Amino acid sequence: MDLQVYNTLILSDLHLGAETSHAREALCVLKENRFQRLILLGDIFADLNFARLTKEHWKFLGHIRKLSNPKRNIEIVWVEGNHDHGLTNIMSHLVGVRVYQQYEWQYSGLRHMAIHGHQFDGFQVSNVRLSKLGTSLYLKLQKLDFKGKPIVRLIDRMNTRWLRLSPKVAVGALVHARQQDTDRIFCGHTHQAIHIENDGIHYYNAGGWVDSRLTYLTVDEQGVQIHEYHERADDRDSSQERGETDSSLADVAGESGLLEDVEYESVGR
Ligand SMILES: [Mn+2]
Repeated sequence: MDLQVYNTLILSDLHLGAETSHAREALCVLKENRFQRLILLGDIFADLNFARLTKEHWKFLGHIRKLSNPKRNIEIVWVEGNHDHGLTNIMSHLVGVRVYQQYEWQYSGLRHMAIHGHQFDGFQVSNVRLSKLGTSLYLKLQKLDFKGKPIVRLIDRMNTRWLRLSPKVAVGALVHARQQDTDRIFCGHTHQAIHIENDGIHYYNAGGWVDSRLTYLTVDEQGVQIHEYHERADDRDSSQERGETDSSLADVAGESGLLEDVEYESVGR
């Protein structure tokens, strides 16, 4: 049990209601960590069809409701994503938390901002006034994300939309942070956990809970950390949920949030 109290714990893209949602594992993270603020950074629901929620999904929501009890003294922030858009009323009744489009806070003398990130996935580098920053950073990110990885060999077979999604959101968020005079900007949406620093501004993506890599972020005096969730032996009898066959493709696909077109469409971002 980690007794450290984080200033903030951030998780995004749980997609409750989707078969691939790792709600049970996400609940373990909330139980195994202590924090003063929890940010649910969007797409916590896959859609607003509650009939698809399983017992594990309801348990996660029940725990959020418990944490929102004022006696716990934990601030719970729900930032809307594109999948859980329109939740303001439902959420305040169901689990007793406030919903934001964009949430800002000060910590350690730095300005922090949490925004889901779908706002940036239509980001056009050519439309940015700061085109010098935008273009060079965009090219840099594309190399950074894919350089030296076997993934380039798969490009032709894959939907090209996702290929640009992660760098697009990163660049859009960094430009937004600069315009809003923010030091650290936190997003989800891409399902790819990453940290990028540009000119003193830090962009963090919390990743997601529907692929094989399950990630969350923490903020404390030491800074921001990207954590990958690994099941502890006592959390489950067997931690082997996935086969080992075809591991290279599976690893690459998992790491990048890479899915076949059909699955991409159904899971969404
Ligand atoms: Mn999203």
